[in-house]
Amino acid sequence: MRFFNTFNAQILEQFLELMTSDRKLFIKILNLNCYITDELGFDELYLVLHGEKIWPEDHLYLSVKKGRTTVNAEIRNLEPNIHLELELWDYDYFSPNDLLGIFPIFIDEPGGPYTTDMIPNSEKTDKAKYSIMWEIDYE
Ligand SMILES: [Ca+2]
Repeated sequence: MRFFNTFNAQILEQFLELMTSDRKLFIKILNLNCYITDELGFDELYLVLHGEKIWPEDHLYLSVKKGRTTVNAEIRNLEPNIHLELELWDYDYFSPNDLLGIFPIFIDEPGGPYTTDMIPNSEKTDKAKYSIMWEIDYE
């Protein structure tokens, strides 16, 4: 009897895995944590994915100082098992904007919140230190 129970549990597990394996996912960027700004006091930040600004929605940028900033940006309709490179940019008034770095995110299964450190773009900054907190769930 025990054998059959184990067997059934395995079948059920495989079935559930099949049912859920191609389900679309979404991620929510909860917070941006600033440990060190690139510029003095404040950076003028925005987030870009695939060449498109995703945050902040209603402004060119948000002035961010050391500490935690609420983001609450969602990236929807994602295929499982892909890598995203979320870019952190600093807006400049009198020169081209700077790509400060990227957050590598792997889309696998529901979980989190996770904290991911920015990989700095050494051509543009030798100071900026940021992380994001994010979570992932099924659509
Ligand atoms: Ca700036």
